[in-house]
Amino acid sequence: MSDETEKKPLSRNEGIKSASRGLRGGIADGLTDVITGQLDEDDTQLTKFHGIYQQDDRDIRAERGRKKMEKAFSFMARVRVPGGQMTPAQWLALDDIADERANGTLRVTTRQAIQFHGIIKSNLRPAINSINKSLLDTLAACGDVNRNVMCAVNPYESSVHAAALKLSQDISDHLSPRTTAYHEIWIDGENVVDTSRDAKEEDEPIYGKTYLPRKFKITVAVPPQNDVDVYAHDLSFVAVLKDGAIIGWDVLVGGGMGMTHGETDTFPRAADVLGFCTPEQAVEVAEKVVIVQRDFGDRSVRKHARLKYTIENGGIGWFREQVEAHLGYKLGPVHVPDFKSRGDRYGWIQGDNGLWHVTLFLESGRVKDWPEKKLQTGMREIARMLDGGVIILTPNQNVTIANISAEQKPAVEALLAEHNMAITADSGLRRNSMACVALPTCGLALAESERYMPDLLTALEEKLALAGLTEDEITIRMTGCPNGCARPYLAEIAFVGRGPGTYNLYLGGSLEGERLNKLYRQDVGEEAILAELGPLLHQYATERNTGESFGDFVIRAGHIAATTAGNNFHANLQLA
Ligand code: SRM
Ligand code: SF4
Repeated sequence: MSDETEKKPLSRNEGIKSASRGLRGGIADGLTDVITGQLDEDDTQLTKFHGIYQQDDRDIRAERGRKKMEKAFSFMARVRVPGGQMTPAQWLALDDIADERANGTLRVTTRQAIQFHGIIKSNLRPAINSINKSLLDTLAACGDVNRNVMCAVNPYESSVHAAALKLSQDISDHLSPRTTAYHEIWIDGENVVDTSRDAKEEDEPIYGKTYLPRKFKITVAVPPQNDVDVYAHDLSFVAVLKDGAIIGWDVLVGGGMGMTHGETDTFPRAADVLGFCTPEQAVEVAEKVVIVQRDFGDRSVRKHARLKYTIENGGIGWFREQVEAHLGYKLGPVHVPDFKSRGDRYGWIQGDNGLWHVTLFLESGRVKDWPEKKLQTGMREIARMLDGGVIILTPNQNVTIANISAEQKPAVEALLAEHNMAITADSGLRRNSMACVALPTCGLALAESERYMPDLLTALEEKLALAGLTEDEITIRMTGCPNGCARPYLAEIAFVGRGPGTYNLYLGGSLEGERLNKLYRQDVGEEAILAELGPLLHQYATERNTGESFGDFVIRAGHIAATTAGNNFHANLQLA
């Protein structure tokens, strides 16, 4: 590993972090400034560590600009929910906050968290305060730290799931920032906020004063289910099972999705295999991986600062040596994970603990009362009625209501029917779809995603019906820009926004999420998308081998060049 990065000037964010007095900056003062709806620019970098993004309503940005008005600023707050698990009481608390302090909707994210949009500045502190009262928080849901730790959703295998969930929660606790700035600013209230320049700074034993070079993402998976998409993240733990129990974890490192159009030194990357660890070693392994990235990640160029680039530069062998040197022992040989699917298991299932679980389809994770189905009201009434039980946000932007007793099951069924809350979607394609938020809130969106994907799916469902593929499982994902928030580069079909109404079309990911896809067509709008995919779906229906997935078929049929092995990120940068 060269010391090249040490010689380059540090990025601006490094200065903001080190001068922030433990992530305090001037946030507390900025919140009391009633002249403007925004915060100081440097402070908007720091609020990310508190799970808060400053945004503006892009639907009315141009109009307000013409009228010389300030942008319609508001804030997005992301609630950290390790493993996606919350109690019905917590759901109800968040539901209230959505109505009282945000835009009246809840958004289940691709990392099993909840986002609120449209919180105006004066509502921010009360909103975060209420989240805290529900025993949840937004700390480290964004920023250059470990983010929400994801965990496989399989409550019907209760003991294995419990062990996986415990690991995700233990890692989340262990890697949480120690700063008390969060409590000072958002919880304790302005009277006790110490904004003086010599205010106390806490030690951050794992992160240090400047935290990580960039965001860091961890998942915990239980094969055969790859619902957390292990190849997309900085660090993943994959359960190794023997006789129905977890005997250890395969550790994967260096996955990531983000790239920038036209910048060939940025690319999506599928994770590498690091080694095997025992259950007792897992939290320590997570810490040491984070520490190596803390010390070797690029702190000069933020677009090059993720772990995937550290590993790409140094090589996985070098990276393993660094981690093992910190651990003081060697990791064991890995067992190749055998994944069979990534989708959620919709509908009712009885767990091995005798309790019932139901997984509901949410279109792009948005919980609100749609004209045809009253998702928000229905979820609220179910949460109110449940005695016990748990609500699990899935990595596919859906929700599982788990641990329902046999006595309460009929009442839940009745509420689902009353509010027309479809358990599943109209096609296998829609069941396996994800779309990122994009417009109008995301400042980086180049094209629509969440608001457009349902209509595109409806158009594609006509093609599926013609080809007799309505029930076939095919993964499809859309993002409004190349940052990859819906993990598009691991889908069989993906659309990545280029500009209003135009997308790059990617094909050839694997159904189980073990292979990156490749660019198939550039800058296509809906007409061209349907013209491309209609014949391909028809050909797939008539020429596929038994059990062959769409992603595998487009490669075998020669539409997409075959990947040799492992990462195929360079192929992403040119047409197949
Ligand atoms: Fe993301 C930035 C939304 C999962 C890669 N992401 C953003 C921001 C905050 C835009 C910004 O920086 O101003 C988006 C806010 C939109 C809005 O209005 O809400 C945003 N990301 C989301 C969510 C809500 C998408 C969704 O529809 O669910 C997901 C929230 C996850 C969570 O709960 O923590 C979300 N983002 C992801 C994922 C998928 C994942 O983590 O499993 C990725 C790809 C994996 C990865 O990190 O490599 C992802 N988001 C990015 C990137 C590119 C990072 C990179 O390495 O280049 C950005 C841009 C950045 O960080 O500069 C970004
Ligand atoms: Fe925004 Fe791009 Fe992420 Fe979509 S992929 S939410 S457009 S940053």
